[in-house]
Amino acid sequence: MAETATKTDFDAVVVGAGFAGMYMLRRLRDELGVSAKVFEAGDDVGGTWYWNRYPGARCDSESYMYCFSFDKDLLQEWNWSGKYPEQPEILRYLSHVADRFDLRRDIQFNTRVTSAHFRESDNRWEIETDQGDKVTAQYLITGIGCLSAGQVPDIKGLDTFKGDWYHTGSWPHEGVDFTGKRVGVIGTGSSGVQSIPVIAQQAEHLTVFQRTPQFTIPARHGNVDKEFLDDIKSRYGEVWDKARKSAGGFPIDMIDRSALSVSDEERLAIYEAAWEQGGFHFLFASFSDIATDRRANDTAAEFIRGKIREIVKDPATADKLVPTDHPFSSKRALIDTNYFDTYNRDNVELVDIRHAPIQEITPTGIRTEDGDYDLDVIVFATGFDAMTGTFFKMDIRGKGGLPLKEKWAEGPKTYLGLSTHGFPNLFMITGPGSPSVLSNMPVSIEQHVEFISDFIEYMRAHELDVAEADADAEEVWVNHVNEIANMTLYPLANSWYLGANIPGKPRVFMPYPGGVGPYREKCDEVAANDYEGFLLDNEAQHFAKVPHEAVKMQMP
Ligand code: N01
Repeated sequence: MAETATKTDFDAVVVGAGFAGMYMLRRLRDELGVSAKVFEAGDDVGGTWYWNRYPGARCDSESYMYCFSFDKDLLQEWNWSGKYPEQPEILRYLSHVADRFDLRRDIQFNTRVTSAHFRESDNRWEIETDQGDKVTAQYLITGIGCLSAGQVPDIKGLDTFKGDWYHTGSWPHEGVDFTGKRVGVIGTGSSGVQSIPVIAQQAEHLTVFQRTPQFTIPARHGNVDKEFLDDIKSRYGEVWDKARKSAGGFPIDMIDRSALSVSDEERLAIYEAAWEQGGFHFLFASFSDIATDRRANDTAAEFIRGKIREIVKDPATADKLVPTDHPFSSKRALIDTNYFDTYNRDNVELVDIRHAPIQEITPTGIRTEDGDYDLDVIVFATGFDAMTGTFFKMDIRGKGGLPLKEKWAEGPKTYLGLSTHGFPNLFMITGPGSPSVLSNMPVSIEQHVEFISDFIEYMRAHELDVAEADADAEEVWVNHVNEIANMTLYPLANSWYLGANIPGKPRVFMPYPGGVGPYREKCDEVAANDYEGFLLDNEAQHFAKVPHEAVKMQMP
């Protein structure tokens, strides 16, 4: 039985046992020596990779960088089999990490945190779960992921459908056999683009319902090259260092070259080479202004459009697949294996629901404005209520009983994506306002976990009970995030980065687009300046009485 099963008061409670929660537990318990408990909704570790078991699920980050770097022996000993890590292998890896560091004994599985209220009388969080647990903690740390609240669109008639339906983000553990089935997939984001080619191979017939055509780059997936991996392992320290200082958390050499500075022939040759290499290299290692200059972006977009027309044999289908309404990479850049080729199969049909929207789901399938499509199975690859959805599933209340949902009613407001004013001692691993989803997640997760654990260590050393984001510092940060976002092409797409996929969600750019390197520098500077921008104290009511400048001046 877990050692913490009967204990109810902890130094820290962590929500979630994916990459973030697991490393947080390791740091808190084994390095800081504080008491910590993790609550996890699934019945094992894994987070995103526990839930997203759809066919073809794998990560777009190359495997040698999609792992923890905190333990050198672990890095050297683990061997990935594929260029990109597939979902079952990532889950095996995380299970191995849990065994290796004996993490499970402090994780309570099958348990969802339902509420967390800050108790001002003694600066503790009161936390409740759907299993009836009532515990308290000085620190509440969320490792809930950015894409964990699945969104099934509210389409009339779903409850009348006689077949089976699934969302990619909560896939049955036993898998789904599509043999002999007529399958409909709604959605062509990362999950759709990965699952469609695999489902097409098994299903009798596949109908893809596409609202927005997407740019996608070939992954060039394959077995991991042993020589390549041996070389990486021989200089892993330097490789991680480069990733930590980079824009996206990858050790890719950024090219300082405008797409508009070279001749048409040279540009084409560079795109061809990057297309052959595949993956994020196309975006990061071809030209430096694709994400920021519309004319540069157009050259990349036009190149990909040409590839789609080359690959897809039926011109009418190719026309439907060619994206025209947003710049390349203003929605999450997609990486695929045989996605466009799949539309050359006889058993695959593409339905454009931008022009003929879905009207309803009937007992036998999907009805669009153009007609009826008979289906045995519907797969919703329709994404997530990203970045804030999972926070709002919990009733989180800060000082004065203020619900987080209310504070963030017009969009999330944080200081560094780590903390939000009015919610003392609440730390968010990869929260909104941090690079998170715009980066290779383990790099960002490790940086946040280390920042938080160093901060807790500092507080303990200085006998400080409470840390809270300063309202002014938060405002400055939120404005900074928006300012940078407005220098990019991101605002030109209706993406989940902006909450555009959820009806009624405020349109606010949520992640920090300034790059993991500059972001890390900012966090390091904050820490070096005695956690500048945070109010620190050992009296709960003190903040209300003393202006923040005065509080800051008291800091050692
Ligand atoms: O979700 P999405 P996802 N009617 O939101 C469509 C990460 N991830 O699960 O574009 C009809 O991207 C929607 O259409 P539109 C990654 O960060 C990573 O695929 O909004 N269609 C879109 O086509 C990724 O970005 C990996 O017009 C509707 C699709 O559904 C994020 O998770 C793998 C609709 C949703 O695309 C989310 O990806 C998987 C409606 N009502 C996921 N609502 C890897 O690393 C939505 N759509 C590989």
